[in-house]
Amino acid sequence: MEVAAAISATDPFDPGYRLLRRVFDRAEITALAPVLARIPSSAAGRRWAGHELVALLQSPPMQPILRKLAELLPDMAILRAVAFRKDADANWFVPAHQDRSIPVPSVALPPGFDHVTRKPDGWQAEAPVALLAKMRNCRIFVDRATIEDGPLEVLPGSHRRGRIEQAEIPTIAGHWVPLIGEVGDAVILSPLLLHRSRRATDPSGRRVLQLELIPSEMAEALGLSAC
Ligand SMILES: O=C(O)CCC(=O)C(=O)O
Repeated sequence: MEVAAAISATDPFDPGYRLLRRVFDRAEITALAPVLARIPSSAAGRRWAGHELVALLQSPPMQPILRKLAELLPDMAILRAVAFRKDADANWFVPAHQDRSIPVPSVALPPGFDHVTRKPDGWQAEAPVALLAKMRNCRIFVDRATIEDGPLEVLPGSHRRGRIEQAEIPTIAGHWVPLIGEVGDAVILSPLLLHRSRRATDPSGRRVLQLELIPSEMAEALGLSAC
C-alpha cells in the first residue's frame, strides 16, 4: 500500500489528466484559424475521422502542432480530431460522461468492441476498457477559457474505476475541477476520466481542438484507421 502510494505520488498522470501551460505559442494557434473556421456556426463542434482526418493532419497549420504532440505523446497515432466552440449561439452543456466510443472502419468490430453506431463521419463503437486506459485525448486551448466560459470539468481519479454506468455517476463522490487555461495551454486526459461541461455564464466563444490518440502498435494490431 505504501509502495502504491509512493508510485502514484511520482506519477504526474495519476489524477487522469495533466494540464500543461504554454505548450503551443500564439503563432501556432493563430495559424489554426482555417481549421477552426470549419466549425458550423450554430453547432458545438466538428469532427474529423478517416480520410478527412488524413487531410487535416497533412495540412500545413497542423505540422508544428503534430511535432510537439509527438514529443508529448510518443508512439501514438491520432484516431480522431474534434473542434469545439462554446459561444452565445451554441452555449451547450454536457452531462458527466466518459469518452468510450472511437471510430472503427466498419461494423465488423475488433474483439472486445460493442455498441456500434453510425455517425455522419463513419462508424464508431465502444472500445474495451483495457484499450481506453492506454488512449489519451489532448485538448488544445485555442482561446482562453475562464470559469464564465463553461470550461471542461473533470473528476480526478475517476478513470481508475474503469467503465462507469451512467446511473452510477451521481453516486460518485469527489471534487470536480474546472480546467481553465490560456491560449496555447493543453490538457492530456484519459478518455475514461469523467468529464462534463456547464453552460457559459458569460461566453467569450472559447474554442478547443481535441486530438484523440491511441498507441500506434494497438491501432495497427486492431486494424483501426489511424494516421
Ligand atoms: O469541451 C467541452 O466542454 C466538452 C467536450 C466534451 O464533452 C468531450 O470532450 O467529450
